Amino acid sequence: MMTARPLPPAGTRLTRAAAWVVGLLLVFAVVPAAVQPTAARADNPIVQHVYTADPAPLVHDGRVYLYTGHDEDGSTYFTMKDWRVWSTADMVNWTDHGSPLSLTTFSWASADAWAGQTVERNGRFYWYVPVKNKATGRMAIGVAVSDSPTGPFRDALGRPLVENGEIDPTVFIDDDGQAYLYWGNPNLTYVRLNADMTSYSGSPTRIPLTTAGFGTRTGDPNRPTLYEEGPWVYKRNGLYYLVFAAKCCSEFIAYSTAPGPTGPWTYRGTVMPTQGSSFTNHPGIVDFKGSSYFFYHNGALPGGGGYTRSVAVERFSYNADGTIPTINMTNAGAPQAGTLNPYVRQEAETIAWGSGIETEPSSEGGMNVGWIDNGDYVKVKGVAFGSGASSFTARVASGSGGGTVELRLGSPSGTVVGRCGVPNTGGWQTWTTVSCPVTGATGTQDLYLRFSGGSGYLLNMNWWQFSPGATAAPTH
Ligand code: FUB
Repeated sequence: MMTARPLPPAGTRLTRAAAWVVGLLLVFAVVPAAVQPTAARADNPIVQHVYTADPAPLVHDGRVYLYTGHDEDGSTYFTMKDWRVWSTADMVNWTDHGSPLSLTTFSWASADAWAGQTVERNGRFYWYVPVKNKATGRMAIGVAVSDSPTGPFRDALGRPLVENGEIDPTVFIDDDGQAYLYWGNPNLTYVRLNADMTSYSGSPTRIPLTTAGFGTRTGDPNRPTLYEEGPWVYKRNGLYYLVFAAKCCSEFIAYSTAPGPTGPWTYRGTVMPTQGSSFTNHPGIVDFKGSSYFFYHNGALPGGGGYTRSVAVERFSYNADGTIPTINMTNAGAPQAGTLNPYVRQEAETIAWGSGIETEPSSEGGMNVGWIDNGDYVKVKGVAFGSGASSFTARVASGSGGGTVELRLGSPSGTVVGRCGVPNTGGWQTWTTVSCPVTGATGTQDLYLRFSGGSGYLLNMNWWQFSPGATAAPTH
């Protein structure tokens, strides 16, 4: 049975050629010659099938969860309706968790799903976001809550938590348990959150925007300091850091430090210069598996720009005195932290680089990869085959004539170690399991799931897994 398939969801539909162009553009546009990666193996931006913006990373239970905004295709403003969640165990293969929070979650919100942050407290996850309050027409801060880092999230209050017409909340919980909510553009305000994380004590308080605290801006008498928006507050070795989008426009990323969570702040300089064809930028910093990571956004994907942005990440090391080095955008991104185990079930939507594919909610839960045309592929980086794989199994569906999943190593045209046929299954969400033999997949390799077949959409994939050969599989 052949079932017609509607147009794919809004996405960037990167072609293979365009993907390589991205890598080359980034290399030549923003990376100093001395640190140009040798191979155009782009793993930045992190996500290729939708535009993402305003990164907010959270480390939880051995994974980095990344909360982002979502720029609509072809936007000519910050036209943003929902937020997205991604996660990784190795900083390069990112799992798409879809959109567990949108404007519709907040009955009182009308528009502008802008830059938020999620924090965990006592096993619950609180996602603070700026949205437009339909009753007042002003920007307000809402808070959503979930028992899981991937949602679903519900509106915790049914009304704004705070409202002063300003944006970009960040939340920091100090060692003594006191939580602080900071937000603002053009001002910078904080309030002490109660332990329930959905109410506060005392009044919202303005942080004095002094040039000593936030640097000197020239040319705008209304904005004498560099502070613009996007605060990100955290503590390291007893020192409080406030990283922010500076100047406008184009923005760069700067930071200040303080001996306490409410200041006094001292301006410390640039974290990331103005780069990357988006006039905004937005910081997020975490430590994970012994390294520090800086998340930001740019306009690096095809069709990308100030309103069609993409989140990227770099690994960095603090200087010995605790200062942050200058970090440049790269197309290579962060190195892989560990490897990926092919002998446990992996979601098809765990992707280091996707070309041509989209994702969608799966009838079996989570997401699946879909809207696959002939020649599209998914790269999975650093797959630890160890002494060898003997077979490949995948959960697939097809409402057309199906196609073939080619298992290639090293590149989309690399050595084929297996081919799995996918038949028509009776529908795009009618799932079946297919298997095929594998030979020659040993060691640690970049795996390319390359899809081939006739014209039109071929198949959907929900998950995959290899079986080891006669010898033992790696233990990680
Ligand atoms: O994404 C909309 C707005 O652009 C954010 O709230 C700002 O931080 C800037 O990135």
